[in-house]
Amino acid sequence: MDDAFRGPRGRAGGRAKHGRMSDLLNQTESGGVMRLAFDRPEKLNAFNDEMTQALLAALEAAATSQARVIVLTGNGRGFSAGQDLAEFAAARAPGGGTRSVAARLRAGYNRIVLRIRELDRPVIAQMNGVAAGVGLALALACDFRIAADDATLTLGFSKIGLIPDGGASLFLPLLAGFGRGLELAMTSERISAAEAYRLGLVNRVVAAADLGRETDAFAARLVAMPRSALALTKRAFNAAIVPQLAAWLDAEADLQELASHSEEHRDGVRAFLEKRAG
Ligand code: T3D
Repeated sequence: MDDAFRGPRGRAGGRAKHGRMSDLLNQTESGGVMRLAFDRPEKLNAFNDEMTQALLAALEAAATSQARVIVLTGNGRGFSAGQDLAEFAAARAPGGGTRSVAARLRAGYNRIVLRIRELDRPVIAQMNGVAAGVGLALALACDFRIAADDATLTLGFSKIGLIPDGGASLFLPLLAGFGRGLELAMTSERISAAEAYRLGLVNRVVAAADLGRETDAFAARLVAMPRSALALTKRAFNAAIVPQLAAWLDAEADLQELASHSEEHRDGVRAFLEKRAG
């Protein structure tokens, strides 16, 4: 068994705590539940480097915190629209000084996905709005997904000449099945929360107005369960279903590197930024 799947044991926290590790990630904790809220609402919580590193740091800190359940959500009308394409394009422009796409993935999203799976406590994606690109990938890597009835989901990668990354090429077919997963990956169709539920991509759909309450109630049920049983159950599911996750994320990053060299990719990003995307 991978050592990374063995985490420290803690007790549920009682008093509410609030923190801002970054202006782009709000952290609160109460009743044994840590809530991490992406906070770039004007960009639908697209991930720039600061938000990516803030999330990684928060998840790393969560491993030794008293929180027994972690909730990821977004402020505003988006869960997350994935990689910030403006920052991405700027970093890769001549003089932008960026590393390769594969190196970026290994330093950021892949570590986040591994951290979500390695945490010895449940991680819930509270999907308050649109989830796209790696924003959706991170939700799929969580243990549970609870979606507002007005949330929508789209892979989006194929529109900009990329492949699903952040583990989506693994978790998408795992949850939705090979055929439907591949269809969503290739077409980038934007689906409703109800359709996502039908496909098994989300655990439950609730009225948007009740999303926070419903997530809190579900999280409280988990907090009340024996901690070690949940930790070992998660470890068992990881070992049974995604035992080669780290190796697969690495391979996925190499495929994304290949995709990122195409003219179609450059055109796709340009079209989005110039608001010509369909
Ligand atoms: O090395 C690496 O990091 C590679 C990794 C890549 C991982 C990825 O995630 S690639 C995929 C990136 N994401 C996308 O391609 C999705 C792009 N966004 C969209 O397709 C649409 O915005 C949505 C379907 C998510 C939502 O559409 P809609 O009509 O509800 O909202 P909107 O008007 O398009 O967006 C609202 C604002 O957010 C808008 O800004 P503005 O014009 O009001 O100033 C829009 O530009 C901005 N926004 C949305 N998504 C992104 C974004 N800005 C930067 N990057 C985004 N991904």
